[in-house]
Amino acid sequence: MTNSKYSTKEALLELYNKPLLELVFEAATVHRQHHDPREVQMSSLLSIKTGGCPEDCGYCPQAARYHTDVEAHKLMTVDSVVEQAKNAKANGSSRLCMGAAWREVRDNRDFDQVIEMVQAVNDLDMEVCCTLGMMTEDQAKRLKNAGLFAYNHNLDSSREFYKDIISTREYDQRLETIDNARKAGISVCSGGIIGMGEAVEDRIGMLLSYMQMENPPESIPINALVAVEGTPLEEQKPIEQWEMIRMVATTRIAFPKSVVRLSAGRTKMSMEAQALCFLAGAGSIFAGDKLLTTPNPEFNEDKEMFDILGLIPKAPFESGEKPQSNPDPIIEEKKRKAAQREAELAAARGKRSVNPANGDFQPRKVTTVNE
Ligand code: SAM
Ligand code: DTB
Ligand code: SF4
Repeated sequence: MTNSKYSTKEALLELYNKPLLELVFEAATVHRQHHDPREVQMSSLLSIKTGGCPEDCGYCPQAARYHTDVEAHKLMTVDSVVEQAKNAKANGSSRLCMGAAWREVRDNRDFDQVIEMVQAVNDLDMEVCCTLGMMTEDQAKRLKNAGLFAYNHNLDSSREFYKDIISTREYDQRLETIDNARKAGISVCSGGIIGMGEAVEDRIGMLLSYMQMENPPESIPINALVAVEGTPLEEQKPIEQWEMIRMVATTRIAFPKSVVRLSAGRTKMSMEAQALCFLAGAGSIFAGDKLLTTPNPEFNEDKEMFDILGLIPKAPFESGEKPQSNPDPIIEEKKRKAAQREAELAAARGKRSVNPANGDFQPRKVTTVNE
């Protein structure tokens, strides 16, 4: 659902630039019409495959071409993902978002392993989200079949500013991946970053791109740039907290039913500024002491903030049924073939082996000349 009062660039700009408290009041009013203002979704991030990414996203510490402190790690095991998911759940998170530093999903063993992770986390009664880069419709369907609830793929900024930040893939390719998730019946999580040096018009331009979709994203993460040493954006000054509040409020009003997530950048925000974001309609945060590779407030700090502000963590599947987790045909076929190979090997071993106890050893009769 979009707010038809604000479907043009001019109207959205005027909204964004309104006197701050007027803007927050309007956003809070819209928020209360469509959401329970006390509930805040806690979503935990987990970097299941870190660093070494071939892309050139100017903000990203995981791009192989920049010299950052991020150490590359291969894909996590399913067991360690489950352990982390249980910890996130025990601390109040209802969603786990698994991120991989990939340009795109490939149909290989790693993807099979991600499918198993989705099945395992779905089994824990958590909303499972993935952010794996570009994906095809078939790959989206496979994830959906395994029990994926949401897919995160950000437009990041306006079409115009995007070109200044990323050259290795196009805005339209991002739109296509979002569309593939939609076609597979997966909830869409898509938003952007402010504080990369863009103009306010670019922030509005991004919101307009979402306005033009037949169905806007169910979740819209608003990130403040985490300027990481070694990336091209390392020198960017932190944005004013007021800008974050304005962006959250404008997004809230423009997309009344979507969940607006106050995302990266909270370590630099005061509790008061975060409170204004919740008042202005933020209905979700990333929870846990790490985003993907950079720090985030600890669970305890957020618990204290929730207590002070009277917020409560949202339960899973309030905004959509739990997806069924079905066996994956490719993995099942792999298992079937492995079992068949094992049986053939056992049979071959059986033919060769001799076991007198089973009576399958018949000593050769030896006849002597004297008999
Ligand atoms: N590789 C996949 C992709 O790009 O779609 C998934 C992971 S990627 C890290 C997910 C998102 O994290 C990016 O689209 C961007 O919006 C956000 N992000 C990455 N680095 C960031 C930073 N330094 N500050 C704020 N947000 C960041
Ligand atoms: C989103 O919009 N923000 C998250 C999540 N989606 C994947 C990622 C933030 C990453 C911040 C930098 C880092 O920790 O590497
Ligand atoms: Fe790679 Fe994603 Fe980082 Fe871009 S944002 S460099 S695609 S991990």
